Amino acid sequence: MSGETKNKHGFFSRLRQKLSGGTGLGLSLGWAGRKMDAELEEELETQLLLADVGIEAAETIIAGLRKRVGGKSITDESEVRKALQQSLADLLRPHAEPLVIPDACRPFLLLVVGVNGSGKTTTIGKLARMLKAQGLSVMLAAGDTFRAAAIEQLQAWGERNDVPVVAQEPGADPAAVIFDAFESARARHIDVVLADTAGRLQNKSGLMAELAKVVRVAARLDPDAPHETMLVLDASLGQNAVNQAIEFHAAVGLTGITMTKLDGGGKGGVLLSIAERMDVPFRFIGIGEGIEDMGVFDAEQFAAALVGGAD
Ligand SMILES: Nc1nc2c(ncn2[C@@H]2O[C@H](COP(=O)(O)OP(=O)(O)O)[C@@H](O)[C@H]2O)c(=O)[nH]1
Ligand SMILES: [Mg+2]
Repeated sequence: MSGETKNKHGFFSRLRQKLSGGTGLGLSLGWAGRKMDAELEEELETQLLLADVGIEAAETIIAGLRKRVGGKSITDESEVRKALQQSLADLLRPHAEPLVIPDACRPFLLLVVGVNGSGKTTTIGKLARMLKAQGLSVMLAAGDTFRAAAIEQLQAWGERNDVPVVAQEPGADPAAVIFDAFESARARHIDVVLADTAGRLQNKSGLMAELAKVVRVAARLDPDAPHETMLVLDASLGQNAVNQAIEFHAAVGLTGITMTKLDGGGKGGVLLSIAERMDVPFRFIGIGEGIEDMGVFDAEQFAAALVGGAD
């Protein structure tokens, strides 16, 4: 087994374990001996809603299941689980587009946005490690200038990963910090700039205006920058996470979403809801606070973890 394949399996088994202790969406329908009929569909829908899947995605998933096993008498529960897993994977697959950093975009500016506490700074720390392991040079930009502690937290991740951090004083203009970082990265031939931003301002329109300014200013250095505007979302927030995703997308135009805290007691159904409602790919998923607790989103693996049970 190649190193990469091995890591992929290692991450997947940890994801499975951490996603509500191996039960994923937590479906318990006592399938065996029943018929895949309207009554069973309704029970399934209720359980999907309780797992934060949302009504639209629940209906899509059930339609997929109906197509595969509708009307059948179920003797073997694993057969239905497999059909369900396929329906989930069908919904997720179009959203499984890994982050690509083309050679032509140098420096590649990756702007990380999201509300306070969602895991932005931690995700940057984990991502810096991953990118370095791929042989890319990385710089961090401390665009969350709201509190000194936020800048220090990013600097700590910089030290840990042995990558430079561009920062200014607390209260500085985030757009200016990110502009500086980008210029400096270009001068030093750095491949990727990971730019942190604040998630808390006095009001929501202030935050969105600040982010929009960062995007505008970045485009002055490179019309294609930011090359990625990635939302970091706390998966344990359930349907609130869906609303956040819709709001950020409307304000700054997301090109990717990373879900964090899939180890946080939620059931992971919120990804299905977002997949149904938005046309933005999932990049990474976080399953803990540690530097290695993040992996590339994989639709088949995630669907399997959601369904739970044995292979
Ligand atoms: N359990 C868990 N905690 C996480 C994950 N990602 C981040 N955190 C924690 O969430 C808290 C907020 O993270 P932080 O990166 O500071 O969020 P930010 O305000 O968006 O920058 C910290 O205590 C992190 O360690 C994750 O995937 N799982
Ligand atoms: Mg932060």
